[in-house]
Amino acid sequence: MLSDAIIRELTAVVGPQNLLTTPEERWGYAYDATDRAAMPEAVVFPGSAAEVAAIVRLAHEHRFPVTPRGAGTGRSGGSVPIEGGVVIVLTRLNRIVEISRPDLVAVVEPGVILSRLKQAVELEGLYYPPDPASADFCTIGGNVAECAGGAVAVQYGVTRDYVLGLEVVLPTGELISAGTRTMKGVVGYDLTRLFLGSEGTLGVITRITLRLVAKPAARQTLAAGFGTMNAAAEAVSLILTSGLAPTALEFMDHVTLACVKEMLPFELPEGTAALLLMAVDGHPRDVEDRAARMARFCREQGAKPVLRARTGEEAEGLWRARKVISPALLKVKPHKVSEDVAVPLGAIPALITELQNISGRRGLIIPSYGHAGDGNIHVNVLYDRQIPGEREAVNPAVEDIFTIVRKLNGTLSGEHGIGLTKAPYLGMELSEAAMALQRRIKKAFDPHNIMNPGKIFPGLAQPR
Ligand code: LAC
Ligand code: ZN
Repeated sequence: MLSDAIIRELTAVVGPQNLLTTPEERWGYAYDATDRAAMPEAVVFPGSAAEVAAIVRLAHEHRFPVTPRGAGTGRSGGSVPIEGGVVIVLTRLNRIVEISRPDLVAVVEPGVILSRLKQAVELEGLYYPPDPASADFCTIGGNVAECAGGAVAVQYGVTRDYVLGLEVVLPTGELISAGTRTMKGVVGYDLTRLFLGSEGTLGVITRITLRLVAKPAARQTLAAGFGTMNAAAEAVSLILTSGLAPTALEFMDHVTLACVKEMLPFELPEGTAALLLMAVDGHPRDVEDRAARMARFCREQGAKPVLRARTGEEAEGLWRARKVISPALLKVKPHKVSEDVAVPLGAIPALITELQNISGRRGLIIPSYGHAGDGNIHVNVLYDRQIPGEREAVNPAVEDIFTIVRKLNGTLSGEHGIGLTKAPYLGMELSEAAMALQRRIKKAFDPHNIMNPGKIFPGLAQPR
């Protein structure tokens, strides 16, 4: 329990207008985009890195938990304050400090909404590629903390590949800088990378230096329908080895398609079992040539229809439909568990086949869609608590999925992180020695376990 004295000290740091204590107010910061929730005892909105450091110093001194949070769009419970304490909301740290065209660098505070950053960068004729489905609401700080991915990772990579340097408040309250503003840098251990995907367990990010690239001159978007899931899955592998160099290569199965079909700018014929959604970036002539060859290639693989977006609006419409899939799946069943497993590229057809087997065996609808071009598939286990047996079948189905993924040399999480939801399964991927080393790293940063406790490692978090 936070004492009145601590609340007074917190108030002195951020001011009474930037502190929430009533249950009604705190509830808004209890959950993220998963089905997990836990009430914080107080919520603070610091206005500077110095205020963040002062809050964390109090936590260090009085040993209360702090959980950093951006927009709460996370998909693994990373910002859910499972041990109570104080939620530090970083949305007031929302300045784009600098966009340097000559250096191809942006310096930003963690609370900047990703799409705002992307637009500001594009006004300078530059491009910040990572584009998770939540780009319009998520914050860049959360993207760094969870190492967000998204569709264009096939060509451009993920958040990790764009973070040059960070300013971080450590769990002791000290403020450090890690990394560089240069493209290269090998001065000591790569602490910047250690923070990438550390889910707020090693410190609070207060400033981010990002690498930018030149804005691609053109992009084309196309979609190809397939009669079977396996034909689509096989085509993914063939496209990736064809030299056509897709920027994005997304997959949607028939359940997914049914949920977003009104949003598509064209009608799909009955019997379309899967859709591939593709983008190519580059010089207009090159893009035209590659898109035409990609369309021909899909037709040769039996795709029908193969449609190229003729206008920017059509392309937009396709990507909008893609980005709403996750919530749209709740049309089928009221609850779902969303996974973000990734497998080596050659294993995608085997994964798709195995998922169909698990669905049959467990009697659950398990749609899959996602970033097939980098092997990162969103597997969704749908259920209805009112239907006897469904809820009970979910955890065994999730275990089946992880078992198959590990057998295929894949990973439990491609882009959403471990957080609370996957913590009980960490041992399926990390050996005992590797997990012990990770726990020692956590301890070296956070000796009193105050920084987002209960995350990543098995322990507190329970399977649902
Ligand atoms: C997506 C989110 C769930 O790709 O990662 O839709
Ligand atoms: Zn995704």
